[in-house]
Amino acid sequence: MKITAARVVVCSPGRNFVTLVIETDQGLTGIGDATLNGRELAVASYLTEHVIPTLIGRDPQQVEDIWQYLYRGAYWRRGPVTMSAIAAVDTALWDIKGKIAGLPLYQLLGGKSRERVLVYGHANGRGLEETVDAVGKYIDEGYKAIRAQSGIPGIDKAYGVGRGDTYYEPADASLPTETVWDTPRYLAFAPQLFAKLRDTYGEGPELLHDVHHRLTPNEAAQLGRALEPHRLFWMEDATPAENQEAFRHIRRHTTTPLAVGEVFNTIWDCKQLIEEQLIDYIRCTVVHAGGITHLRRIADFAALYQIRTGSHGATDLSPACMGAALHFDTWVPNFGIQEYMRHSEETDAVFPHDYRFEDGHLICGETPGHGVTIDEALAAKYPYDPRQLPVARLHDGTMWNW
Ligand code: EZ4
Ligand code: CO
Repeated sequence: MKITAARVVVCSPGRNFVTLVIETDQGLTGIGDATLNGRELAVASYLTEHVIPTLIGRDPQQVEDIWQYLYRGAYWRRGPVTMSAIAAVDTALWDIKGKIAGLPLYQLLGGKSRERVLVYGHANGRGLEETVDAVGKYIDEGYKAIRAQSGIPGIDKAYGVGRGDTYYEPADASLPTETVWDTPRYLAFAPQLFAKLRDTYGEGPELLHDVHHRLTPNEAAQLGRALEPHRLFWMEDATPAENQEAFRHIRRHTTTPLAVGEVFNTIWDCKQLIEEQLIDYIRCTVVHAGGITHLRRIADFAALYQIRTGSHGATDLSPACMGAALHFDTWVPNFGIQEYMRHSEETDAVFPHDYRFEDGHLICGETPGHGVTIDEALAAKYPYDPRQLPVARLHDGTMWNW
């Protein structure tokens, strides 16, 4: 079997997506997500200019060898652009392998470890009351786990607060929106929100929170302690993780579970976090961490230390990523939870898929491969729409972590 053609489809059915389509001489086609929010065309160009020419004529069944070829063979290893491009190829090849075998992807990985995948939804509001109400709506829709983000008095445009009530899309302008960050106000407010949520909804729902890299290690330790009485499922991205040692301090001072990894692209980004057991959940994804082939290595390594998966699943990860992720989640023994932000109707129409939501869980389908396709004719009706992620500054203008 041979790869005969591959192409990149960039479209914007409500938001931008980059999709790699690989064709074979047997008429089988596979797709993989290559979306890197705010940097879409860098990955598209990496694939079109540097990767696709090397794929033509290769046997698509050699998923591992092609992964190694693209990783080792690039010489310039790692980085989000490279690893998202490799992920797209890898996902498309696993999709093709499933179609050759006539099996859903989870079967190729080792079969089902569970019947359904626990997901968490995103509740947000402009202030405390609105956020508490938003969490209630998710509970009514059947969600067992909910991430709560709220506008904070005195902070304009806090992270995670959307405009509508179903989607949160941070990449909101062609040039980055400037937001202002105020740590003391946030630290005073966040525990009040979770106290109110437990007061209102009791111990039942799992509650999650994303700090989005805004705190120093010591501030994160303080917040983790303050949140302990409210029993969070996790506190996410409490501090930037380029320096993995930073998590030692947080870990030493709080038992609030820690989740990190949505911006990581290889196992090297989390090696120390995992082997020193500095986190509880690893959030790497299929699309940004080198595809199924590499994510499986990260998950197996994490399993040695009783660390579970909690893959990123915001709307900037396309349904092709979500489909692959759900097969991965259905198999992976050390599964924790899967993030799930619903896509717009336009996005769902461009990417027909067979996974479904039921009672707070997602269930992957039985279609051979990962079960997600792309309607290229429909995609062509939604041209690329340049958008970037916001930036954050302190009140005095100092650049901060968004
Ligand atoms: O801000 O995916 O946990 N979810 C997140 C996301 C990220 C976006 C960035 O593209 O932090 O909402
Ligand atoms: Co996050």
